[in-house]
Amino acid sequence: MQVILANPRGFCAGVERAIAIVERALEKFGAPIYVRHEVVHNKFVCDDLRAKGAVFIEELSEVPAGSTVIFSAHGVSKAVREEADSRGLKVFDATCPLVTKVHVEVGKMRNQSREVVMIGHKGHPEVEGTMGQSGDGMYLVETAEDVKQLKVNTPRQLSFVTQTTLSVDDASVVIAALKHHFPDVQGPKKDDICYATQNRQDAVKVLAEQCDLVIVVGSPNSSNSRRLREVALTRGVDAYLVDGADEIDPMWLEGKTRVGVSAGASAPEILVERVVDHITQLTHAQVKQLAGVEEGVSFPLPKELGIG
Ligand code: 0O3
Ligand code: SF4
Repeated sequence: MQVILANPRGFCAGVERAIAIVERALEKFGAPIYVRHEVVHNKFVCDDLRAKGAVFIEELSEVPAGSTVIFSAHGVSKAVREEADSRGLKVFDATCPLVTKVHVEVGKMRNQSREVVMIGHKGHPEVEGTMGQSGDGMYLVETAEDVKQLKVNTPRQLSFVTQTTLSVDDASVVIAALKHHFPDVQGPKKDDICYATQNRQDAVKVLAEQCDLVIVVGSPNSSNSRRLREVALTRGVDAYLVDGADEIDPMWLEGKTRVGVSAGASAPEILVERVVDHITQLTHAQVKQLAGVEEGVSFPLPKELGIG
């Protein structure tokens, strides 16, 4: 039996930065620090921050006057930003710069009176934040079928943006449908799927070719982690998403000889290590790492929380 690790896997630059913002704010201002929504969609990370004094809330009305609040990595709507302003809350913004880039793009398009179609998953906080960059002129689609049903006011003046963590392959189908139904639609060169999402999906494609089981470490509400499991499933390989080693059912390993392991962008490496240790204890498997692209991406902290 072999355990094969995908590369790259786990934390992306946006998640590293978001967690560091909460930790630095706790160090600098002391507990409690309020965080609007799970700063990243990972149970272990949020439990750890909660133990250090972070208080996760969904609505700003839950934040007492005069407190400090951090916006999660997924970003917020203009309305949420305005509410924080009007309540005089001290805000640190942990929105990933690659999500902010999409927000800026939406703003530019609306200023040019273009309507904007967003491709994303309904109800996801990133979608709520990006859709909420404009009070009107925005449409949300999830599938090519949604595109078929879509009616817009300005088909000649139409743009699209995407959620950053979509399945690259599914998104390309929806974009093709958009271009078919709205030939004048303009968008980014390809989509707004970020480097980390792209690289982790590519790595699971390579992994799935060599494995008969893939285990993805990530929480059930982590969109990018769920997409990684789907990538393996689409390639006909059994695949599971687990929050940690204790969720592994030994039955999954029966009759398998090569188990692939990856992790979503919000899942810490310590959980991957524990999963690998657990499998090797059960099976005496050998562990190997696949080669992968070096990412070398990092984003600076807000000035007030940076070093020095
Ligand atoms: O967007 P997703 O549910 O995948 O969020 P996670 O799991 O917190 O991962 C970080 C990604 C993100 C903040 C948006 O791109
Ligand atoms: Fe940013 Fe991409 Fe990470 Fe999301 S997955 S936080 S867009 S780097």
